[in-house]
Amino acid sequence: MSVVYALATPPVKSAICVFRVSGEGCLKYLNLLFGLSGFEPRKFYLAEMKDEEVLVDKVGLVVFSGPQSYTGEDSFEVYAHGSLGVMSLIIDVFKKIGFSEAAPGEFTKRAFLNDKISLNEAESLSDFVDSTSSKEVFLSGASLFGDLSKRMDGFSNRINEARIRVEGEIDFSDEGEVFMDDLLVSDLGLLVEDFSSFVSLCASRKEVSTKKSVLLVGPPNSGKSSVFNRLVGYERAIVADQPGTTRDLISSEVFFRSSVFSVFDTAGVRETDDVVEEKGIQMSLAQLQEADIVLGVFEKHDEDLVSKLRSVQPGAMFLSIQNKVDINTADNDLFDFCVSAKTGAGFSDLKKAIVSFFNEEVNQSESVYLIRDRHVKIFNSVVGNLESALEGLKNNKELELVAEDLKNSRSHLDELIGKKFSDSLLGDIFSSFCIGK
Ligand SMILES: Nc1nc2c(ncn2[C@@H]2O[C@H](COP(=O)(O)OP(=O)(O)OP(=O)(O)O)[C@@H](O)[C@H]2O)c(=O)[nH]1
Ligand SMILES: [Mg+2]
Repeated sequence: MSVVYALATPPVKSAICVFRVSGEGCLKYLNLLFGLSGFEPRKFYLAEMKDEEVLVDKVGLVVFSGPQSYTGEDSFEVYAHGSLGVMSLIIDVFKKIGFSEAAPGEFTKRAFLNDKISLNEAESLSDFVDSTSSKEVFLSGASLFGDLSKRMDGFSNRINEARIRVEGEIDFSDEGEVFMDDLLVSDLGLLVEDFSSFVSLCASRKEVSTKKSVLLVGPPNSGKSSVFNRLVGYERAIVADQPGTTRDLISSEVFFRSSVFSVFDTAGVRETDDVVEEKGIQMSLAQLQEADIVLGVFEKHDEDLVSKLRSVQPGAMFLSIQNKVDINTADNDLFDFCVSAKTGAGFSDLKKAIVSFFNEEVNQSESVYLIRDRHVKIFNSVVGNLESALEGLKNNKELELVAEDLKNSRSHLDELIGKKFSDSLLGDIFSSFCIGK
């Protein structure tokens, strides 16, 4: 395969940037690039990277000799200074040599094609890199580093054994050999049970990865935008004395204690003749239905508005917040939290409560593995085939049909790990990767 390169770190100014290069024959360019030869694999070198005779940067260099590399091919990594200028010079050097720019996920795709990683592990790797919460890290990590692939192997072997017994019976029963006995029904029953309980340990990526959302609502001028800015940590929303300042829905992400959630600022809810403001208010109320936590921000207690807001999304957690306690007396009996967006008082407790609410939800789930829609479909088919095989055996159906069900269940597992795949499936999976992975 051709030699490809990619910047594995983001194209922004940073302490260090990392380039990856992979492909047969790439190591013969080390002399040209770094003026040295005889690099020992897997050792870290300090080297001078040159564009012809001109020094580009003093870099770190690690060489990997295939198949002992991530991709399974000869490859090397360059650790340069993270300047945008250096990055673009290095890209120029690589292009000049004739290296091609890697497509998204190309390194992992090569690793898959060179049998370094299974398809489900490649998918878990992408989920791992995309994870935004500790829960996602642990679940996708279990699929990636854990024993998901081993468990698949175990199930595949057990399916094979059952199939051999059934096919042996089909082929050799006339010759008086016994391949199948009553034990097969109980073994297969156990296999169905084990596989189903394994599936119950899997969490769908779609559900887990849906970012949790916190919505700020309340009367105009109560300080929602100021609370929003405090939560996100910078002046994202416009704050003004004038009621009705916020008209659009504004959102941003908050990273706190290894959790990420989205916060939405909304237009203050009140009766108004202003068409634009009214539209904003309707958007606030509509957004309420999507929120996981609703923070009602008030200056003064307003029972009517609290009931109205609670009634829009009864499923969401509702917390009433009294803002501006730097100028008003805090009323801890009427409000869940008393804060001052101006001084920052009370925000640490508020953020802790939000994160622990989300983490509680996480801890209630007993999931171990993070899986994708593709895996859910495959697992359902496997369970369906195994159940059908078991029913067939119990009801003395033709053994050919039982063997066919077992064969299909095994073949679905092969699709999961990538023993069978189509080009379009690979295209779908790897195109969602980032460049350089
Ligand atoms: N003293 C004090 N003033 C605050 C505090 N929070 C907000 N304010 C002031 O209250 C006014 C309204 O603040 P915003 O954050 O714009 O209020 P809002 O609820 O987003 O207003 P709308 O978007 O119009 O609904 C501004 O003058 C803020 O400076 C606070 O904690 N203490
Ligand atoms: Mg506002």
